[in-house]
Amino acid sequence: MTDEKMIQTAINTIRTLSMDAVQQAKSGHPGTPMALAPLVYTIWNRVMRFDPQDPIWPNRDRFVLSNGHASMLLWSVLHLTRTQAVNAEYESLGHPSVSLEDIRHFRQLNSKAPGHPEYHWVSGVETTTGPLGQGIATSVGMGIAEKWLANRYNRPDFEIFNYNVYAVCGDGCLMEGVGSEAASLAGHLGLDNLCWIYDNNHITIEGQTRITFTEDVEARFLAYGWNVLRVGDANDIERIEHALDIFHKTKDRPTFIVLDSHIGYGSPNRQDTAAAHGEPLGDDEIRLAKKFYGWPEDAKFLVPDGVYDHFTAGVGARGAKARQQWTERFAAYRAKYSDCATEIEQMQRRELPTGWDRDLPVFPADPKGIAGRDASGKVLNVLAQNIPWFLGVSADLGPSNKTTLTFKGAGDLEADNPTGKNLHFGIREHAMAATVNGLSLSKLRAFGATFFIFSDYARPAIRLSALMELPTIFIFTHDAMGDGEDGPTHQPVEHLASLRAIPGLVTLRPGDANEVVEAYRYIMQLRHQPAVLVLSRQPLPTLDRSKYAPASGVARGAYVLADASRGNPEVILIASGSEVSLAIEAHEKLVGEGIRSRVVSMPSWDIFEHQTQEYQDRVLPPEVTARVAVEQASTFGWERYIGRSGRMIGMKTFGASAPLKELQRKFGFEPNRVVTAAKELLGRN
Ligand SMILES: Cc1ncc(C[n+]2csc(CCOP(=O)(O)OP(=O)(O)O)c2C)c(N)n1
Ligand SMILES: [Mg+2]
Repeated sequence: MTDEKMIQTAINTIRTLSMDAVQQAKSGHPGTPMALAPLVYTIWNRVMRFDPQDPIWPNRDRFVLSNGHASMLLWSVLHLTRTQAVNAEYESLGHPSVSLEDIRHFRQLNSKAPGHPEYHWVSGVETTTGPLGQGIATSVGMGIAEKWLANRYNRPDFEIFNYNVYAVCGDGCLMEGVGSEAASLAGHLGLDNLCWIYDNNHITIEGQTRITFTEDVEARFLAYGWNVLRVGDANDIERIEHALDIFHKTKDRPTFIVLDSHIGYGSPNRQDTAAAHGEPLGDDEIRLAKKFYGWPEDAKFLVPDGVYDHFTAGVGARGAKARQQWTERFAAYRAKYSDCATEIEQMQRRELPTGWDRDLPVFPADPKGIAGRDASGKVLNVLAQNIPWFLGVSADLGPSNKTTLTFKGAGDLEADNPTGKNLHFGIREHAMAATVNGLSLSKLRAFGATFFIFSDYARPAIRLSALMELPTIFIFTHDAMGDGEDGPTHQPVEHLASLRAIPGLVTLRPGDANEVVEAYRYIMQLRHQPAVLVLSRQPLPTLDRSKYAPASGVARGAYVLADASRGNPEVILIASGSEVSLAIEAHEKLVGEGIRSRVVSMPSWDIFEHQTQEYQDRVLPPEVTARVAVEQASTFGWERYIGRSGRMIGMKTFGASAPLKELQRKFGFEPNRVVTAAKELLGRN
């Protein structure tokens, strides 16, 4: 077979595997893989430095399929390159990441070829995609991470990090706001390691894009400061390669390649129609398309002789060589710069450096206290000095979130200072969260911050961090009615409940400064779970820990903070965040009246639910049914802890614009309300 013929065969293998898999599954998206097979072939087999034998090699080029519905592109190429599977402990499992059997079982339970690319489920997937726009936004984080890593670790004689990030996207990704936010920032930062390829096929689900999307996309990207290129024929792999070559040579700007394509290319009755997007072609149409490709019409899931070897000779050989050279370089680097090498290795395994928690503050008892956000700011500044690769972002609220790293040398991350530890995001919460995921995927330890109310603007990416099992950290301040005068637009109500509902996400709302410290201590040790830290704007009393239980109880999600003498309570007060000190006040009053009360500080439902039943029952003895929970948030879900007979002092409406004290009175967040509720439950009024 000539080279030319082999290339076409390899491309058509991607196409036909995609068509067959969708047909077999009776669901999926055949048209885009048929159109983009030449692009994916070119990026992978001609350009990318990726070693299928070691899909987590730190300096590999990254490939993001932001139009995740075209997942068969990825399953085909991971299969044909014989990319190896790796587990969560970063060990190679000795079998392929995606087998032909998996492809035959596309979209079926347990298949390694699920409906959309899933990061922690299939090795070789760099980020989970499917919600349109997320992939490209996340790729910006990957680009920032590469810059940061290169600038911190490269030495004149050692290029340890010099990888590129390729992201493929469709009309949907570019319509979504998150894509625009991220593109704007990438242009501002001049990320010349980032290349987006836009599948300009004029088709989305409802038909031609002209019904909704008539803007000049190229002009938009030019305005963002990107280098914009166009390849007029998605089948012209020489032109595609040429455009990618220009990307490699372009400095100080990201590259945007507009690729004109035909969805369902080769299908005589489906090409260029919306039907090609999300419906199986049907057996007859598949035959016609296969005929068009010069493929055996009745063959299914066919990988012709020579195709695997063709990928081995292309990406396989190039990746193996690049990785081997890198490994040798890294060994020499280790000999010369052992501290840096150790950092890189620890980071790759998501370990923490020794001494990561030294000098964490201990806050003395203080009735006036300190705001959660201020305590957090102090902790962050210690952690970021102890952990070199710990860094963060706020979406233009750094001074309010108190997330700015102020120690000497922290610096601002800008195009001309890529090792700064303070990233600035502007007012782009959604892209910030996706980008922080991209930093996490690149093994940096990263946080993003905004007001709790605007977690709504970041939520899709928070959800993905949980789905991907990434240790991303979200810091949300102004957690309730603390910024009273700003009014109900700024007062979160349903946010805690909605974040608690995300599987795998650890939500923590600490009750005083020492609980903030312990919350960070817990969060920093997570390797495969994201965390949300919900912090107060206003000062909270720092509890006297010689009188009450130590704040280390935070690590168990909920703990007995204050107890009835002899430990047999008749009523339990449960609280989080700013309501913990309120519960303590109520407790003291109840005790003064001879009522055996217990206070449970409950910063995290998620953590508590992972404790043994025995511990949970010790904290909340089932026989004590008189329970009052108090939290400045939606009451939704609290029944699980207060039971049918308990009382909840929470929010059932939106808040209001007024000074905090008045709001506390209006909405019942006062010790006497708690006392009254407790006494009513006990029939002691
Ligand atoms: C955030 C989000 N909204 C909606 C969808 C549902 N959806 C999946 S693909 C698609 C159309 C995408 O069009 P385009 O990106 O042009 O992809 P093409 O059909 O050209 O491959 C839609 C609306 C989604 N996956 N994500
Ligand atoms: Mg489209």
